[in-house]
Amino acid sequence: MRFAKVLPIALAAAPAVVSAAGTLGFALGTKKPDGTCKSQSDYEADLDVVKSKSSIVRGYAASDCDFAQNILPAAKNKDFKVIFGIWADTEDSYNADKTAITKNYPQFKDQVYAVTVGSESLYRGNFTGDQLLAKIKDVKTSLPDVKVGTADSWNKYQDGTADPVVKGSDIILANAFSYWQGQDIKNGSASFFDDIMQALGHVQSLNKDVEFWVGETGWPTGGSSYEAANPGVKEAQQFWKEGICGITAWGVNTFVFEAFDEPWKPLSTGQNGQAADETHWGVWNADRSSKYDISC
Ligand SMILES: *[C@@H]1O[C@H](CO)[C@@H](O)[C@H](O)[C@H]1NC(C)=O
Ligand SMILES: CC(=O)N[C@H]1CO[C@H](CO)[C@@H](O)[C@@H]1O
Repeated sequence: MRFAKVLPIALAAAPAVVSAAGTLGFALGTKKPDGTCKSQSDYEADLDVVKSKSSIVRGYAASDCDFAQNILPAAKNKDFKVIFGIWADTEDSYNADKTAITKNYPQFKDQVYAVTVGSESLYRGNFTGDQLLAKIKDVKTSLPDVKVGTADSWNKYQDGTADPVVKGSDIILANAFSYWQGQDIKNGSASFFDDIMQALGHVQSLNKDVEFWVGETGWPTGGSSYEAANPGVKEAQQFWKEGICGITAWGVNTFVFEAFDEPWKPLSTGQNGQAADETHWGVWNADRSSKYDISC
């Protein structure tokens, strides 16, 4: 087995994972390579590529570039489901994203899989668990038939910060990036498995019914190194085979960050506070051509 090396570490911490293979999904941006907003037909072209591996995508702020409005008809035509995000940090973004979803939901009920309120907002220290839970409950009141929860860094589930949220949510997404933790690719999948098993173990101890997904993981094919983590096509492919194929084979649902390169993007910040390039995280190039073998 390709990931035999990582099994002993992961097994040691492994909680009871379901036996069926996990579902694979992809994070999708709202902008074209030149930084302008995608239209319905751009999303249709995106989904035509993604459908070779998956039938679910997740986005971030639902009102950004009219994301909900533009992707939902595309998702319906291509038989995809979507998880929408609500950027909760400001009242304005919270209200705009919530409205974008509630307004479009009635015509596209079958396409809306879930809603996440906040994206790494606990990690940034923007809310306490109880404050975030209050917002999740508010969204649930508006969308009683939709699964509602949050997406945050794996360690905020493991360390108890998210406990109130875990207890009160339908769905939990945990992000884990060995690259942003400065790990050599040799330890990339072991570190990833360890992070996710710690988060999942704690989540399941609090709420056995909550649906769990890896919210974001992946490896960049270009850009700068981050401590011992080096980007590259070879490295990204290794992380795909060991980390992503490995964890879905274990039955954990996983969103890969991200479907397509986003050359317009500004720098992003990792665990040590240092910023680095975030434009080469696509499993596919910005022009939707393939980068490496993504069979499992
Ligand atoms: C490799 O990952 C494991 C699991 O997270 C961790 O305990 C260990 O410290 C990592 N090794 C290095 C060299 O960072
Ligand atoms: C307490 C805290 O960190 N608040 C931040 C929440 O998010 C907004 C927008 O990103 C920031 O401006 C606040 O500083």
